[in-house]
Amino acid sequence: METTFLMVKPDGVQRGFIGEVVSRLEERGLRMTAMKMMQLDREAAKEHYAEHEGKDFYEPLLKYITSGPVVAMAVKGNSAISLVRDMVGETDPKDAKPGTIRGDFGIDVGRNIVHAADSSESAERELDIFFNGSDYQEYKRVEESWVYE
Ligand code: IDP
Ligand code: MG
Repeated sequence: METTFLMVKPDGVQRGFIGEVVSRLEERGLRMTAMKMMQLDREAAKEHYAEHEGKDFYEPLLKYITSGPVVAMAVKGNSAISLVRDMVGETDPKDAKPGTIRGDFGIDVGRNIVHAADSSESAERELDIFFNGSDYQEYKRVEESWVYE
């Protein structure tokens, strides 16, 4: 099983999509193992988006991601990293397919509702920014033997 990092961004929180995002993950059979609402300060935002430093959208991105509360989650399941990325959709909601979170709810690349880790290295790095060991809950959903063969 893999654990990935997903975050409902400030626009997702303001537009009332926390429940929708959690529902989609739960309905897919994934399991949240940690969850936290917080507002990122500039330092935390810079750490999270370090790979984008220097790009033309970097400053607007920092402003966006620190503009209000976010909901951070650890999400566990078989192939969770690629599965959740696929559920989130393309970075620019204009290119994201219907059925994906961004493709169903977004229009503008600067307001794309959710973040999801793009690799196991990113997932590990990002989870460590947001969560400590004691933030995680180890349990199994009762239906898991009906989700997995
Ligand atoms: P991702 O979120 O799909 O992994 P990245 O390329 O890692 O996409 O970019 C991180 C975030 O930066 C995006 O989710 C989006 O919020 C923002 N972003 C990316 N490219 C642009 C752009 O061209 N204009 C404005 N914002 C952008
Ligand atoms: Mg990314």
